[in-house]
Amino acid sequence: MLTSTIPGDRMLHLSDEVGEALDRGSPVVALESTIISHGLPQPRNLEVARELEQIVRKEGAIPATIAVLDGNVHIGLNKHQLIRIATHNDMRKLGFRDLSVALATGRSGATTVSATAFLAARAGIEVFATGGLGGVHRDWASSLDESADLDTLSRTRITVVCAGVKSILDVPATLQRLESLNVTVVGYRTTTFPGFYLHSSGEPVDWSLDSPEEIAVVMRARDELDGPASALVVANPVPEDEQLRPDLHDLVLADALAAMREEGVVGQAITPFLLDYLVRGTKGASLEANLAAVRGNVRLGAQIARAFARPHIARA
Ligand code: PSU
Ligand code: MN
Repeated sequence: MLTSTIPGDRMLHLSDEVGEALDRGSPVVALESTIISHGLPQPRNLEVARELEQIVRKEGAIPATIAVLDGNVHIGLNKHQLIRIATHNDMRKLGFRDLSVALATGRSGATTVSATAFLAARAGIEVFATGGLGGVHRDWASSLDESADLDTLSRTRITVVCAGVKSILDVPATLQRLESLNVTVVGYRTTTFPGFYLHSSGEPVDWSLDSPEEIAVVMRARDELDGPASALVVANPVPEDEQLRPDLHDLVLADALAAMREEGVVGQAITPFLLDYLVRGTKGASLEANLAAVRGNVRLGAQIARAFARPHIARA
């Protein structure tokens, strides 16, 4: 697949398919690559990367998986590029702040929610689907660890479909930060905030919407309002019958947090460490719940992108 850049924009390499869809105003869904490279075990991660793209297509939208390869931003990956993300162990984890250095030094890496949201919006993509957002970590008072996802979402015009924030985090504190940062949060067919691996975190959400069309109407209202750019978070719970058993979740997570402290895991490595610990500690059950959540989010993301799309209006 050849790649083209937005005219006059040498930074973004759009696949032909994504470039054409954006030109036509057809629905496109951005997908992040960190979940593939750092969030899921090999070799399942490659199957999942392909499956997520298939789900988007089945719903009538075009998938745009985003990554940085050899110092170039790619929006829409071909099959070789997808394999590279899933199998090369030298992929870095790139948040927004890492992008300029990666581009300047010709490095390759997977993009987190913060980098993906920025790049998707930059390319004119309206909807982005992922697993669970990053947020405030449980030991925030001593570590000050808050994912840069939140800051980027507070200043990026994009709709993000997720299963809430990862339950390894301090969920109430993260919801408070989202409120302080003025990030719009709506529950999808739920009045409680989802708990990533769990159907519910037990925390309330202020708004609940029931269809992709209603979400598209909110996106249009946001655009007419024309306030400062910020994200619309659509929190879509994993179905109750596919969630991780809450008692098992709590038990293994407590072990994972203790192991993290013992092993002195810090910075960017924390989230992948905890996710991996949960997969092993639950004998794969957390992986199945994570995947069920991501699949649901990607499907809903495609439906929202379709409801919002205005085909045949070419990009200016
Ligand atoms: N959702 C998942 N699995 C993941 C992630 C999200 O289901 O691995 C990734 C996203 O890329 C998110 C990142 O941006 O974890 C958060 O990392 P940190 O806490 O270091 O900001
Ligand atoms: Mn962090």
